[in-house]
Amino acid sequence: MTVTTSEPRRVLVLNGPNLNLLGTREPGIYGTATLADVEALCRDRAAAHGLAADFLQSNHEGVLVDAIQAARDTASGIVLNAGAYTHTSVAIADAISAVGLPVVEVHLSNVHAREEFRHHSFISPVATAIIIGAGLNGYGYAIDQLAGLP
Ligand code: CA2
Repeated sequence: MTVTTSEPRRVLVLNGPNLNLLGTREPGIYGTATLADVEALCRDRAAAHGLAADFLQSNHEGVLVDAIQAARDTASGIVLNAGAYTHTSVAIADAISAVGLPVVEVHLSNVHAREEFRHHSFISPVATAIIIGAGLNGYGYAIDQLAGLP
């Protein structure tokens, strides 16, 4: 008899600067859920699809770039809320292009209903899908989307 086991496919959920403050300020824009709530939702939704989730938040651009590069060896896709780096970071966009993994870009708020400088994203042209303004649910939809990809 041969018994084989397989590791679950993994998704990386990556959050950028200041998202560690979720639930502590600006509830009118970002809601009352905390980053721990986002993590719990992501882990539950991933598990429902038979996936495992890795979860990281950083306030540092280079840490986010390193995490995207490392995901090439560990993950089948990335859920990315790059926070304000969305609007500034060529380095994060280049890392996404370099690893070639599907990336679902998520924003809690509807950035198009906010200041002009939030209307441009360096991530969107290299993202597989974009979910904007759905609040916490957006992370769940992003994992659903990744789960449906081959
Ligand atoms: O809507 C989103 O998810 C954003 O990515 C959030 C970023 C913002 O710079 C983007 O334009 C849109 C900011 C995250 C800051 O989160 C906070 C949460 C609570 C209190 C203060 C900041």
